Amino acid sequence: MSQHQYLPTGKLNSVGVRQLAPYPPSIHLRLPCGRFNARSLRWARAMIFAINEINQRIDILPRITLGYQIFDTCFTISKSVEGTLSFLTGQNETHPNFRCSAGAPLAAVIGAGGSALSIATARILGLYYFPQVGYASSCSVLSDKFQFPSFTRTIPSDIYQSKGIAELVTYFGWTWVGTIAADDDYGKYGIKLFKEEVEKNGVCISFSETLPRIYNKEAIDKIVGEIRKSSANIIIIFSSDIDLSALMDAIAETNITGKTYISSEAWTTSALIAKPSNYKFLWGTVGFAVRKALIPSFENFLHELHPENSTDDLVYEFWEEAFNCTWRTNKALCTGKENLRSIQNTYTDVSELRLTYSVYKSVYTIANALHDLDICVNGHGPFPNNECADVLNFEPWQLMYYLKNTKFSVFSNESLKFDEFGDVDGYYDILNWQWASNESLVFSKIGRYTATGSGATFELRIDNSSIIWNTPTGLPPRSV
Ligand code: TCR
Repeated sequence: MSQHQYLPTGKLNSVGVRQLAPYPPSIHLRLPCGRFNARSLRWARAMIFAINEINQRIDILPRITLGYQIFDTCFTISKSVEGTLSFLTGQNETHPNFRCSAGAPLAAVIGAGGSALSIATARILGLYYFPQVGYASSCSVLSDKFQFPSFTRTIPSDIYQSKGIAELVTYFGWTWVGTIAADDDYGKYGIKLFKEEVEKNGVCISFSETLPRIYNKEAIDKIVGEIRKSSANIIIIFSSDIDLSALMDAIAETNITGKTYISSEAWTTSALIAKPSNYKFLWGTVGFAVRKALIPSFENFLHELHPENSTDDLVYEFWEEAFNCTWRTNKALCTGKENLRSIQNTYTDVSELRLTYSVYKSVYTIANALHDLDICVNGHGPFPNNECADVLNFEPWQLMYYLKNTKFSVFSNESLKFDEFGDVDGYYDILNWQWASNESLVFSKIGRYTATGSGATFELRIDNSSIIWNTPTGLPPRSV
């Protein structure tokens, strides 16, 4: 999401939990966040949705109400660390939480988003053995429990994804490929592991490029040139959608076609990349995606978002983006009568709830661990003298014990448990970008990759006949 630096002139404050100030009274240097990200807002809403759901359930933590604080990391390391410290110290409390009123302890941190951010925050939280559950941070290094003792996650480690993509390349007999990585832990480790795997199978790397972290036309042009020059027709890209969009916009302006892109999970179903101006060269893309779910009632909950019943100025910013109006001047003024159901946007799109589902699972992971802690029977507990912990006053390591051992199922079809590294098994749908019409593209499932034990056992299944390749013959591209 992004940072908001203005006071919306609105009426939301009549029942507001807090008073909005014209400029946040803060000694911190507040940098603007960059572009508003509707997908992350959906993730944040999934977190709130799951917490509300658990608070209403009588079978999980019946006597406890969970509270929360959500921090905007702006996809930057410094903001992530700042948020972690404010949370731990309890300073700068600006969001609803019940800590003071209920006297309850802080339980856990969910997130951050990208691996680089989680790595930074996990180093701080690890000092206190403070539970942290990642929903998007997939970098393999986070499995290292010496470095990140209190980190667990509901997204599979990229060790599986890198090996899976390597298997896919081998499966189609491609021996000459190009790679592009984001300039962060996700991109660099993802590609490194991929290369180590394919090189064992005799695959050669035609070029290996790194995306610039901050927009830089020359660097982008150089990568475009590399793609054009290379005879490799298969290009593997490990990057978040945010870091990749500048390159894709640049390629859209060229006439480079005939390349097949293999996408990592972070951009496989991203609306930032899968947009009409990119279809002509990106259709045929094959990519990995994490498990998908339908979350009952979530769509309605998304639609309930409205400036009038929110105390968060971020919602005003979202409204401006969504309806192309403003609360600040007299031009195209937002009225509050705009209807979210009348538009289609990334925030309200529930067709591909994958990371959103991962967020949902991370909330459930913590709730289930807390529940297990709560139902412990004194004299039969896991701690010295068979004692239990007190759900209203426990130590981080006590919740960690339960977090590591928790096992539960979600929507009856997926059961979740964590291995000694805090990881879940590898499960990916393999999707193919297929034209539905000039205006739209579908992500069609063409296979599946499942793996356990760091990839020691795996299964790749592909339904060849369901793939639509972007080659003149319709046959799989050749890259030798
Ligand atoms: N793991 C990435 C971050 C990331 C992401 C995404 C960011 C993933 N999926 C989707 C934006 C949108 C997967 C990481 O850094 O670990």
